[in-house]
Parts: sequence; C-alpha cells; structure tokens
Amino acid sequence: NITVTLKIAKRLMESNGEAVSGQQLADEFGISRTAIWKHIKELEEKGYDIESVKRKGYRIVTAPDTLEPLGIQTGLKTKRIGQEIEYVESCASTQIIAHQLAQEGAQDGTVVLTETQTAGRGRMARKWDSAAKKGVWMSIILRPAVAPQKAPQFTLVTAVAIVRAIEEVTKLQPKIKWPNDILLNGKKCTGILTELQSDADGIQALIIGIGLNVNQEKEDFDREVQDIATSLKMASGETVNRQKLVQSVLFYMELYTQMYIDEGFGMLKILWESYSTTIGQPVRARMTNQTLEGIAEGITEEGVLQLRTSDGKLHGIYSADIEM
Ligand code: BT5
Repeated sequence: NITVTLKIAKRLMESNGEAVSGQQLADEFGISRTAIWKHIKELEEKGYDIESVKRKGYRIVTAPDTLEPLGIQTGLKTKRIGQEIEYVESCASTQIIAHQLAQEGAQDGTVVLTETQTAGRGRMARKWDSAAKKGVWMSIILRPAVAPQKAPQFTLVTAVAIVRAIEEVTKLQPKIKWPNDILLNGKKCTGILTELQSDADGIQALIIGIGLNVNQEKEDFDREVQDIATSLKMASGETVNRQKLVQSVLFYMELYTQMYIDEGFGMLKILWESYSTTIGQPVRARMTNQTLEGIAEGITEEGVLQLRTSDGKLHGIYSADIEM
C-alpha cells in the first residue's frame, strides 16, 4: 500500500539521518517487520537510497529529487502555501488543473506541481517548453481579498520571491525583466503567468503559473528557444535540487504576498527595482496594437511601467514584450 510506504519514507526523512530500527517502525505502523522490509524495498525501487545499518535499522541517504508532495512538504516552512499539493507526473498544463481546482473551491495556497507539461503555455497562448524532470512547472492558487486591478502586481511580487529563492539555493544573481521574466546572463530562466478568476465581488482566485528552468542543458530545450533560454544549471555549472528550490519559492511567496496584502507594494517596489534590468534603460515595448521606444523610467505603485518617448511624453504600459 503506497501511502504506508510514503509515510515510512517521511518518518525516516524526519529522523535527521539517524537510523530507525525495523522493530520500532513495525511497532509505530502496527505491521510486521517483514512488511516494513517490503516497504523499504518499494522505496528503493522509487529511487530512495536507503542504508540498513546492522542492529540499528534503516536510514535514508538520499531521496529522489521528484516534486511529489512528500519531498516538498518535509521541511517546508510555510503555513498556507503548499499545505495542499496536487501532484501529477504529467499533464497538459498545471494552469488548467489549477483553474479547475479553484472552481471546485480549492483552498488559498493550494499548489499544483508536475514533472512535465504537454501544452505548457505562456502569455497570449504562446508555448512554454517544459522538459521532463528538469524544471519546476507549478501553479499556485491564491485567494487574496484585493481588487482585480491589483492582479498584475502579483506577477511582480512573484518575481521578487523567485529571485530571492534562486539566490538562496544557488550562488546566482538573477535579474527581473518587466513584467514577467527572470534572466540569468541576459537569458530567460523563468516565466510567470498570472491568471484571474473574478466576478462582481472581486477576485475569486489568482492562478500564478511559474515555469522555472532548473537542470536543463542547452539541447534539452526546443530549438526555437535554445538561444534565448537558460537554466540554473547552465548558469551555475551545478545540478540544483528542485525540492529545495520549490520549498524556498513557496516560503518567499508566502512572505512577500503577505507583506503585499498587509502593507501594500511600497517595500516590494524597492526590492523589485533593485533586481530590475529594465529600469533606466532604453527599451522597445511591443504591445498588441503598437510599439513604443523610449527610456523605462520606473514602475508606479500599481506596477505600471513608465516609458518616456523621445518627444518627452510619459506613457503608462500595462502589458508588453520588452526588447532591450
Ligand atoms: C511566460 O510567458 O513567460 C509565462 C510562462 C509560464 C509557464 C508556467 S509553467 C507552469 C504553468 N503552467 C503553464 O501552462 N504555464 C505556467 P511569455 O512571457 O509569453 O513567454 C513565452 C515565450 O518564452 C515563448 O514564446 C518562448 O519564446 C519563450 N519560452 C518558451 N519556453 C521557454 C522556456 N522553458 N524557457 C525560456 N523561455 C521559454
């Protein structure tokens, strides 16, 4: 029975490297030592490296780096975000699943995780390349009591949370390109897609999609994006533990979204600007019906980009693709 197997894994992971005897596990789970042994074999088949120490018992040496709830929730330091996790090994898009769950009443902070997407999407129905087991493909459901116009700010708050998490787990120093890209060495390592369910009463749910390239090599990307995309591994030269990264992203998401809800955008705007590559630069902003060139002077309290064109006019830009 799979849930008992995973409970045993959780028990062993929480013993902080101490061996736990077969007899003790047998007593705690109310099953025989032979049954415990079978569960241990099961875990080894799932990729756990388990040492069995003579007369002392079992110890987990390494756990597989999957995005299954067990691995994510063991050691997770949040109170809301990630308490509920929906995990599927493969899906069309975690956004689709999250929209469905939100409609069925999923609680604030519910997270959807997958190893690969067959129809991962970006803004305006663009394709998001989601290589199997190499990245973090995740959607977070939030139910903040704020007006629908505030939704775009959550993209900026999310970007800050992701930068902080990448800084914590690696030695990299990512930059934010307004509105929804995170860059390393000028190439995109993360995209954010904020979608909204709202009605006359306001926001029912925010669905924040995060696509984070972690352990891809160049050839793991589709040809169309090989020259513009990068991964944490490509930028740092090291394989990154995806479980730790997700835990850190969820931690900073909880911290900063709460800060935003309690205190507004002020402090977060300062943090965001400190990470931005866009501000102070000459840029070209492509929108659906026009393109503007000028200097990106800053963002407003609402997260709107302020672009000054050569005629001296200041334009407020809500959504665009930025070329620099
Ligand atoms: C985004 O859109 O950057 C938002 C991406 C959000 C993806 C996540 S994954 C989990 C969740 N489930 C989903 O289905 N989506 C979310 P946008 O700014 O429109 O950028 C899309 C463009 O980025 C594409 O047109 C490509 O040029 C490029 N691209 C595609 N896949 C990429 C990748 N893996 N890494 C870097 N760039 C990529």
